[in-house]
Amino acid sequence: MALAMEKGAVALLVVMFAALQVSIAAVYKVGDSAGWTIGNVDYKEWAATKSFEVGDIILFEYNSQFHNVKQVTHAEYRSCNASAAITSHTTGNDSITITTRGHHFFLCGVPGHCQAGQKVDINVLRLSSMAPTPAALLSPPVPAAKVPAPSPSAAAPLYASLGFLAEVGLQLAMALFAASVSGFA
Ligand SMILES: *[C@@H]1O[C@H](CO)[C@@H](O)[C@H](O)[C@H]1NC(C)=O
Ligand SMILES: *[C@@H]1O[C@H](CO)[C@@H](O)[C@H](O)[C@H]1NC(C)=O
Ligand SMILES: [Cu+2]
Repeated sequence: MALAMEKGAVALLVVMFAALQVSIAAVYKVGDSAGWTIGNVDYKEWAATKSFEVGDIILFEYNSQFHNVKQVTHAEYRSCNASAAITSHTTGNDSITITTRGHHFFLCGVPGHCQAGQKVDINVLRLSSMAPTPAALLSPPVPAAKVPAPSPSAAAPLYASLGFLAEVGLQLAMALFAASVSGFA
């Protein structure tokens, strides 16, 4: 059982590692050519067509005399409340690098603007699609029927131990080396 779990963990790490390697940070200018403004951009629609990833740069371009950018909580985003913003940006050309998955809520703190639609939710999906990787070739899936039910008492300490992590790291390095030697990577 331990071997099967380790193989699974190695496969997962290889997938994650490969996904990190191939993903290239994108720069998204909010509102495209219209920029960050009121009146003529549906930012919900704009965001819906993007697949944001960790590392991407969100660029807010606007006239700093009329607008600003504030990152807020979900509740504040819904109620257009900018009074306790997490971060505040005012240059008119603000690049914000997304470093975590999940939702990132931004609005303009000028009274009335958020209510008029100047708000955007940058959502980095927690389960983003991943490209095929050598992992599929290295570790064919184990038929479900042959995998014994995990026993929490045995599995939890195993995963928690540093020894296990070190072993996974070593196996990951070996797997990547094997993949590159055989021309998959
Ligand atoms: C706006 O948020 C602040 C901080 O969370 C809160 O104290 C205040 O009551 C809120 N204002 C409104 C109008 O909801
Ligand atoms: C905003 O900054 C980016 C680099 O971060 C630059 O390429 C762009 O020209 C700037 N735009 C304006 C209007 O200053
Ligand atoms: Cu504004």
